[in-house]
Amino acid sequence: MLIKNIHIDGKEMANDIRITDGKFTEIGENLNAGPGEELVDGTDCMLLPPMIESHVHLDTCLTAGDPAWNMSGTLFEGIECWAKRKEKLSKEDVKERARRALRMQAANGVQYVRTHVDITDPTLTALEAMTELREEVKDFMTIQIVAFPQEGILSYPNGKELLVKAVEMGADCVGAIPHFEFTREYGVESVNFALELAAKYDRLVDVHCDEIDDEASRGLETVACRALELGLFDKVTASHTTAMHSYNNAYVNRLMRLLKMSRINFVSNPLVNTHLQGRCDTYPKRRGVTRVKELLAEGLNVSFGHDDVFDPWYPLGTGNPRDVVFLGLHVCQMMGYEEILDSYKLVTYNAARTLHLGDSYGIREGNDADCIILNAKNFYQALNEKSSVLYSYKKGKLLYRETPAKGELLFS
Ligand code: 17E
Ligand code: FE2
Repeated sequence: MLIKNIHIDGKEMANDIRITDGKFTEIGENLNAGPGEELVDGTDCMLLPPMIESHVHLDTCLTAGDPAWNMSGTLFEGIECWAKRKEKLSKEDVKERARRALRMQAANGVQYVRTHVDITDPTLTALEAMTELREEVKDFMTIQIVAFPQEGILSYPNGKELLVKAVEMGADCVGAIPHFEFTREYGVESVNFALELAAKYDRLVDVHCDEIDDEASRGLETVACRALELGLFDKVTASHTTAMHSYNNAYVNRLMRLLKMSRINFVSNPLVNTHLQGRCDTYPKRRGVTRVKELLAEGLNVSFGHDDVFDPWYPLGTGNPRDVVFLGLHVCQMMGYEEILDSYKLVTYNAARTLHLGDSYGIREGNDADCIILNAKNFYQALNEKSSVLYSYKKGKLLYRETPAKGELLFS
């Protein structure tokens, strides 16, 4: 197959790219189609590697309002609502909802998903369902599972044992939630436990870290310190880190040195945290999104996640990473023209680093032909015109296609 005249990674100059036997085999100018070779016209379109959803909760998705709506809009009421819904989980319930959400994501060009799965459940129903689903969907979606202790590791009965069991059942990453533990001391101990477990079992780490507007919430320094001392480095990710929005600048200045030494990744979830945070404020109300611009400027790796699709924490969502970037750029004030052009990296290349996909991810000769074609020649246009994914290919096989809608003004 030959894709003609397409803007690879949104580059100004268009190129041709050939796919043979499921791999990218040639990138160049004026490539000629061989006899019978399928041709795709990429004029005014961009070619990107697949979208990556680096932070979502698939076990909770599509449950908003069941059995109760989150009326305060806080993280903590969300956790209460979910605790009630959790009582009636079955494997089929989890799989059926997660399948629907995965199909929504696939229709938005997503081919990789890191999902947090609540393991504070003595039956580990959701985790078992998700490990089975990971296998079931692998031809169209690569799933990474985080064993996520929603109600705490030390503050939930047998939390440590459940976390170990979840890792032994095949979770890819170990989670923690230090700001939800009963005490600061438990928070520190829970992070130590999670990172030591990951080191022992050779797993990645993704901590729900300081998702609170409390400027004294300092889980991040412990996560970064242990990542450094245990030699885990970029195997570790700190998600949310919304308290960093409220830290004083002198403290951030000191913290930044450790963050850089630790080389940990960050995931920010601007759709969900602009809505969940600032709920105890009157006016002015804090945005509650971590310091994305400043972290990127210091060379740290940051990606954006959707976090939720229609669940106790977020009543909206189509699973489209483009929507997350759209809002994130506003909230983080990353509206310079170059920043907008480059912002696709927040849901592609940067997320690939967090998921440890290595060099096999990306548009390069010799790589598997995993890619999407967006109906825009660069990401500025894609964001501004809400352009859709026209094609999504995995190993050269077409997974999704869309015909663009066409509107007409009927007056002169
Ligand atoms: N659980 C949590 O602790 N934080 C969140 N943002 C979500 C679930 C969605
Ligand atoms: Fe989350």
